[in-house]
Amino acid sequence: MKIIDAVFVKSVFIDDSKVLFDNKKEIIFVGRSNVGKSSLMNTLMWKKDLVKTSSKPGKTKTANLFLVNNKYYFTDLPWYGFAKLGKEVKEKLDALISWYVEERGQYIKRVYMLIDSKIWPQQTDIDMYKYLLELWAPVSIVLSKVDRLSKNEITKSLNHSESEFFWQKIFPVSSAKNIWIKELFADIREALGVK
Ligand SMILES: Nc1nc2c(ncn2[C@@H]2O[C@H](COP(=O)(O)OP(=O)(O)OP(=O)(O)O)[C@@H](O)[C@H]2O)c(=O)[nH]1
Ligand SMILES: [Mg+2]
Repeated sequence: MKIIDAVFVKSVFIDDSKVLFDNKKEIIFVGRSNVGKSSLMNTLMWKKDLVKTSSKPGKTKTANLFLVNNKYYFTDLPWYGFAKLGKEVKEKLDALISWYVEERGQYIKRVYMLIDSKIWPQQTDIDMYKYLLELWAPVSIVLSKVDRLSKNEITKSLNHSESEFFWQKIFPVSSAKNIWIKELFADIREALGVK
C-alpha cells in the first residue's frame, strides 16, 4: 500500500454514535499531549499540515478521523494523562478514549501508543497502556522524537521501554527526521492486512 490520498473526515465527541456504524479498519495514535501524535500522522500520510500540530499542549480535544486511500481511518486520539490508575481515573478522565476504543472494538487494527523517547514512560503512560490492554486493544509502542537523542541514548530508552512493555513491538521514530518511519509504516500495512 502507498498512501495516495488522505483527508480529514470528522471530529468525534463522546457518544457520537455514528462511528459505530462504520466498518472501516482503523489505526489509532494515542499519547499524552505534545508527544508528537499529529506530527507523526502528517509524516505517515505525506501531508504537511493535515493534522494540526501545536507547541501548546492540549490542542486536540476530540478524536479526529482521517480517511486514507478512501479505505482506512487513521485516528488522532488525544489524552492528557491519568493522575493515578484506579476507579477515579476511569470515572473522571479519558472517557473519550475508553468509549471510543470500546465502541470501535474489532475495527481497530492497531493502537500506537506514543511515548516521548526523552521523557521515558511515566506512570501515567504505563497506566494507560494497561488500560488499553484491558480493553483488548492491539497496542504497539512508539518512542517519539528520537532525533533529540544520541544513538546511545536511543538504545537506553529502548531498553527501558522493553522492560516496561515487554513482548510489545517498539518503534523509535522521528517525524522531523524521518527515522524509522518506513518500519512503522510496514507495521501499519501488516496490521491492516495489506502489502
Ligand atoms: N524534535 C522533534 N520535535 C517534534 C517531533 N514531532 C513533533 N515534534 C514537536 O513537538 C510538538 C508537539 O507536536 P504535535 O505533533 O502537535 O504533538 P501532539 O501529540 O499531537 O500534541 P497534542 O495535539 O497537544 O496532543 C511540536 O512543537 C512539534 O514540532 C519530532 O520527531 N522531533
Ligand atoms: Mg495533536
